[in-house]
Amino acid sequence: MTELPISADLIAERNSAHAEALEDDYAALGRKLSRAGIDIDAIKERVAGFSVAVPSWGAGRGGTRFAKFPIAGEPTNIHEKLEDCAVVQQLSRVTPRVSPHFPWDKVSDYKALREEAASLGLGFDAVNSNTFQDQQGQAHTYANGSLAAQDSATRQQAVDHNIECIEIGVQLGSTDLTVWVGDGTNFPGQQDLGRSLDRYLEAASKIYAALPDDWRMLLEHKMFEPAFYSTVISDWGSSILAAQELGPKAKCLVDLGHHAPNVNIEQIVARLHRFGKLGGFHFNDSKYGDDDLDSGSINPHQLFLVFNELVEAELNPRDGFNPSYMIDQSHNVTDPIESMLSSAETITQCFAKAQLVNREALHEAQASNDTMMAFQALRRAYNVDVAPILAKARLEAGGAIDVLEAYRLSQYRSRKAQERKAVGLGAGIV
Ligand SMILES: [Mn+2]
Repeated sequence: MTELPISADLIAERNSAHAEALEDDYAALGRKLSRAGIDIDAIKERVAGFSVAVPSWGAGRGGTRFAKFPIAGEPTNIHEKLEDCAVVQQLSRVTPRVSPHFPWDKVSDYKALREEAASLGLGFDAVNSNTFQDQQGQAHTYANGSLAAQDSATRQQAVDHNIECIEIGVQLGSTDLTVWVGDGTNFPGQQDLGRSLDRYLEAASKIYAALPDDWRMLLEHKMFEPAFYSTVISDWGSSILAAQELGPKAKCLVDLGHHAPNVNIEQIVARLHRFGKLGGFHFNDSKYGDDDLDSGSINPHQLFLVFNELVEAELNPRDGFNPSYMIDQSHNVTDPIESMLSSAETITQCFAKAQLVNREALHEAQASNDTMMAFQALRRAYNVDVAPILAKARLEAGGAIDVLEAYRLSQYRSRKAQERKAVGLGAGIV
């Protein structure tokens, strides 16, 4: 193992400064939970077993459709991105996997890349294909679609790219391919709504056929953007229909921002699980549309309700229960490492709170139509400040009690600003 990016001495020194207060808070919360019949150590063990992947592209400043404002010390290649993701994992101990994106993260030697990641304490999560933008030297443009394009050679090019992603993923130790296409239309009449889905399904089935036995194909739906009139896989309905048509290895991926406003996402989660098609999540938050804001920054209660459904799903597995969790957000105005640290903590908090729900009381209240007590079963869990449980789990796993404090004191970003070449201006990513 190479040396991790943040000084172990710094982490140890700050942890010892916070240790007494943490013990105090943990003991007090333990007594409170004990009165409700909950063993805090058991919850802490659940938290210790939880993890969420970070996207390689999340290490850079994203941007909006209008602009991207780089910061000094931002990563410009997969090696630097891995190093930044290693910082998030070293401090948080909850993000041990990175989700790569191709062709953005292409290298000549994937065996070496896997070893490089492992030396930083990281593995690889789902591989993401990209047929929503053209690359240098590409034979056919995706301007009019990729998997659903009218032109068969364009569709085949998109299929070939996805199969290449699978082949790369096998070398990296991944077992999921996430497919999101921007295919759709901006004008009524631009394409036939039925036949464009036919073309998508035909092309997607060729990718599906190339999946190794232990792989899954995660279909990510998105309501709009870049297409603003219709999108081929626009919602969870289109997604589950496509996944059902493709076969058992095809599952649906729920990006929290990819819905119409005010949609009941936790109900979608329950529906997808009911039919064995819940594949995973891209965590972010939104206020108006697909804003890609930091997870839980706008509506942490919704995130909690999603995890509440996941606990129910785990207790009632249908065709297994193995959703993949990933952060997928665009960091426009923050240091991406700080946003990922903060988001990983928020996501884990919602996971922990969902573990605290008194299921027996909830189910009893539901059975007797006691609406208020059913609601209170959720509300009581949501109201608990679980921060000491997360901090204790982090501490025991070698992370930092106060992740943002340790990160800032390390001056990691300013050190990288000296070492790394400056990032160019440019358009944002979606
Ligand atoms: Mn996403």
